Amino acid sequence: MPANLTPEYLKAEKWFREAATTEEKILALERMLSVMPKHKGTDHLKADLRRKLSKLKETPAKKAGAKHVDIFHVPRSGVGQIVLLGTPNCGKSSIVAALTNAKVNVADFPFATGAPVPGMVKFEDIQIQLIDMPPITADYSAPGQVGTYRNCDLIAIVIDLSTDIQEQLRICLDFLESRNLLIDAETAALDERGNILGKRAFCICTKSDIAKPGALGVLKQKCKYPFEFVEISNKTGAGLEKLSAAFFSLLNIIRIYAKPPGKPADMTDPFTLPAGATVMDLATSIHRELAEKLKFARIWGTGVYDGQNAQRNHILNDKDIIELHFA
Ligand SMILES: Nc1nc2c(ncn2[C@@H]2O[C@H](COP(=O)(O)OP(=O)(O)OP(=O)(O)O)[C@@H](O)[C@H]2O)c(=O)[nH]1
Ligand SMILES: [Mg+2]
Repeated sequence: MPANLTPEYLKAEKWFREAATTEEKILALERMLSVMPKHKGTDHLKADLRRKLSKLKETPAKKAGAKHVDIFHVPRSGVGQIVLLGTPNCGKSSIVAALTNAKVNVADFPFATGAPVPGMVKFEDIQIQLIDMPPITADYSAPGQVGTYRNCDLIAIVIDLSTDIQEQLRICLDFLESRNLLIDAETAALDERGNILGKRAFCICTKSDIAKPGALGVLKQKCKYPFEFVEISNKTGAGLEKLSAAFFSLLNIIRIYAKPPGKPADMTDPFTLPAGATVMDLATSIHRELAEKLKFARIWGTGVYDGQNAQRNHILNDKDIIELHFA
């Protein structure tokens, strides 16, 4: 009986073929199994994939000391990690050069960047990690490159407004969709092991100084995702401040300043927590065991009067100042 495989299945199969790591192969196989049509014609294939999957899951982790350096694994730093994605020459390295002190290679020829280069973007009193990446094309991405996107907090799709925007968007979305890297109703529920695979993403539109008239409007219209679009020019600097602010707001985090009782708050080094975090979440992030002894908190900030008492489940706002009282 013919298997009648669906486009979703074929996409997942492509993801599997291109996967460079065991982890990525397992994800792709799980996806293939979950989207495979269920009928007699796929029984053999299903059994075969299940065998492959359990074999991969049994593969021992690389021995300690074995010399394998994954250049696409970038250790986290700062309050969040944002990774750039785009086709050759779209201006990725120029963004990192403009906003950070990292040494990147800006050049007017394609594939000037060959490995991830992290830099730190200063936004008000926090530092956000921004990673320059090698480009992708319709048929090529570096083996293992997907790993950097898999581990980040936010993906920034970079589109050059002076050239073919639809083609760039298609290449970037194909790359992300075929590896289940974008959040949508299906992806959020995908992983059997409880990991949400999808990442949030947005668009940085570069070269506004030489953009084709109306290019940004066309891009917004053609894009089926409700992304935010930030228009910039690395040449004139237009939009770069707005871009740093967008990094912060899209990371969806809040800053909280801790105040020891009877003393002024330390306003230089905030704690950062996911938006929606509570007083208890803050206490836990400071000291897990001490958090159990939390009696109450006092808050100075948004939606409260100064020094108001707050319970453990009070939801915090960006820039709140908190005084924690323990039993
Ligand atoms: N006019 C103009 N030129 C830009 C802008 N951003 C980048 N460029 C130019 O575009 C070319 C490519 O810039 P890069 O930042 O190296 O592009 P990239 O995306 O890192 O390229 P790859 O590393 O090959 O993927 C360089 O000549 C830059 O000077 C911009 O906003 N406006
Ligand atoms: Mg580059």
